[in-house]
Amino acid sequence: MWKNLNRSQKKLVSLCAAGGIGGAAYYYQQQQQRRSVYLSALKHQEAAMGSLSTIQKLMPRSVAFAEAVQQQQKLESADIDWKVPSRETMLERLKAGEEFDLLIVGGGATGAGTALDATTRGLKVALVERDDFASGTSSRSTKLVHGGVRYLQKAIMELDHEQYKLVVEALHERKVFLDIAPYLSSQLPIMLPVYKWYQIPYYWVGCKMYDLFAGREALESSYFLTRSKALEAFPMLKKDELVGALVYYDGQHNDARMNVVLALTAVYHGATVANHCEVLDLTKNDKDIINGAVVKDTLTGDEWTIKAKGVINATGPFTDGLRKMDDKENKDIVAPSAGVHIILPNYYSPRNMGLLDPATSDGRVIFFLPWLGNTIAGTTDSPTEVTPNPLPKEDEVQWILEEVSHYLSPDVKVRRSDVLAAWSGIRPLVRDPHAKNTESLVRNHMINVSDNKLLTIAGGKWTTYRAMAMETVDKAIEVFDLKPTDVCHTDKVVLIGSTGYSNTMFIRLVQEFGMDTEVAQHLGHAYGSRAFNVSSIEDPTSVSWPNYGNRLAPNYPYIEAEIRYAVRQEFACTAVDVLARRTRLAFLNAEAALQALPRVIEIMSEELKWNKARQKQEYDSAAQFLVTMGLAADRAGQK
Ligand SMILES: Cc1cc2nc3c(=O)[nH]c(=O)nc-3n(C[C@H](O)[C@H](O)[C@H](O)COP(=O)(O)OP(=O)(O)OC[C@H]3O[C@@H](n4cnc5c(N)ncnc54)[C@H](O)[C@@H]3O)c2cc1C
Ligand SMILES: *[C@@H]1O[C@H](CO)[C@@H](O)[C@H](O)[C@H]1NC(C)=O
Ligand SMILES: CC(=O)N[C@H]1CO[C@H](CO)[C@@H](O)[C@@H]1O
Ligand SMILES: CC(=O)N[C@H]1CO[C@H](CO)[C@@H](O)[C@@H]1O
Repeated sequence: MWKNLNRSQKKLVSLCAAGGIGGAAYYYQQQQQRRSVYLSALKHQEAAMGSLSTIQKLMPRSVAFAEAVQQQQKLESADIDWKVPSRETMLERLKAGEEFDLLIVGGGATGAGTALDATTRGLKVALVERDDFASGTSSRSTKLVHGGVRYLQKAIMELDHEQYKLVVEALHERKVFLDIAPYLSSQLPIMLPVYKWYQIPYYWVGCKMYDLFAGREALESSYFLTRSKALEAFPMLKKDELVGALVYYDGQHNDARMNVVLALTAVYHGATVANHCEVLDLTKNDKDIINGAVVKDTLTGDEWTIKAKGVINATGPFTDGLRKMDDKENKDIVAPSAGVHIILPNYYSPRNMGLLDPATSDGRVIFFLPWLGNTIAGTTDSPTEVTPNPLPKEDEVQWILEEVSHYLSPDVKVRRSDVLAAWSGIRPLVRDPHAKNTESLVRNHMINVSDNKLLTIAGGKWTTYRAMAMETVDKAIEVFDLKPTDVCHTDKVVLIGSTGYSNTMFIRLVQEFGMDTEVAQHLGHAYGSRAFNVSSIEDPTSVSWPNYGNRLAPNYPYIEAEIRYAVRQEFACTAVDVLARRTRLAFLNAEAALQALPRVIEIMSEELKWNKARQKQEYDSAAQFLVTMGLAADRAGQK
């Protein structure tokens, strides 16, 4: 076998072996060190007595974090009783004519993160979103909270320092992310199948490097699986040529709910936030400096002006539209590309483990990831036009089905009808307008200030939203000469629902409300400690027993009380807000969402006093939206 390799392959294998041994030795030493600190702590019984310094040595971040959370909890135990102000209250504040320090345009991950950062520094913040929080790219991601194994490859193989820094930053953010939103995110084991024996050391070193780069903030450590163990974990994996697999850990989250909760947490800390409010135009003072925006409530048609010392454009892939409003001559800085994901039934991701191949023949990444009970598979990467609800094209869906079938044993037939939902997200890749070719496309973010002082933040990824927000607000303070009363501390600001949450909380839900375990677990992971508030909403129209926990769709753990909660406490204004972003039914199963739609409208009509015309309008627009979620077009017309 060795003889068959060419020179560079031999070199690679030797390099990997050397690196592997070195890495293993370092890793072993680290483990020993941790072990000895731990043992000495036990010996002195300091751990039991809670000597902070010793425990801190053991798990510095966690303890520092726990301390901060304790402090935060003292300050914020009020958050459990906090009632979210209504959207009307928010609008009144926006219309009051007062000047804000910052007006943020766009309520995706970037905008909501920036609002939370700025408001926790004591700034007076307004945020407007023309559709709904996360209605853009932020609800259409792969749901990974990751350092980026792909970039790691570049960092190591090409000794690219920039890539290395990117991975290390993202790994740090990954840990913060899991800490501040423990109920919405979790660790996910991901398997990398290996088909050539000489690739094993290469993959192994890669995974260990990934763990090492994360340092003390690493999740569970990666490990090797023999061929038979790999097949045990993933029984329908194609057997021929498989030689083994590596399993590494990354984070996974519920992106749209994370986004909504970020916005709510910003409101809790004082920000004024409104969804379904679009920026139509920017206003300028006599020196041609931007000092506010004309906004329109898209639900009522109301238009007014919001004054602000500075405006931040966080409109994601739509950034160019807003920049051109500022100056028609601005060159495009966003090079959009579409990423399609499809949802398959859960039998494609058994044992709650993902599968990912970082090196397909044409360089694209293929994966199956378990998510909220189903499987996400993807993804494509093709140039596209920017539209609000992009349609996943049939050839893209077919391409994914074709690609995933290569990984499955021949007796598993992946059928088109297995596709429960499909959606397309637009990658806001940032391009330096002065660069000539697409080579310089970076997946990092970019902050720019125009001559008129419009601050634009674009690019980046979900995982690093917080770091991006911090940098954006730093820049805003400098450019707009703002006077914050505090420094950035969003790495310690836990999100609404985290205080009082524990992962055994669902047991109390079962005991108290008699709902089934699957529903209780879902509520815990979607609402954190606020699951109790959702559960205790009784349904006045329910005739069935039990009164609590009536499902919205068979086979999915969503309950009707969530609709009322979404309207009362989470700014849900339309049926799509509920189906796509407060619950995730539209993303998990477009047909099931269509089936649930009449009941959603019925309940929302009770809450919001919708008349017949509004009900019909809601049905039609939701049905149209579901077509962009993979619903067959001919299903959308019927009622
Ligand atoms: C296919 C795909 C997969 C991805 N997977 C991952 C992943 O696994 N992990 C990860 O970390 N990252 C991932 N990302 C990246 C991540 O999703 C994005 O970086 C992030 O969601 C961008 O957020 P944003 O707020 O900048 O943009 P958006 O979420 O698009 O938000 C912009 C908002 O601005 C609003 N807006 C636009 N114009 C106006 C206006 N005039 N007035 C008011 N509001 C306006 C829009 O309605 C929209 O809601 C993925 C991206 C894609 C495309
Ligand atoms: C949520 O429920 C808890 C416990 O039942 C209660 O103490 C709290 O006040 C409720 N919060 C709101 C906003 O209703
Ligand atoms: C203020 C405003 O109208 N913003 C623009 C944001 O970008 C979108 C898409 O490019 C435009 O349609 C909006 O006009
Ligand atoms: C248009 C523009 O000014 N682009 C600049 C944005 O900022 C980055 C660095 O932050 C520069 O590289 C770009 O030239």
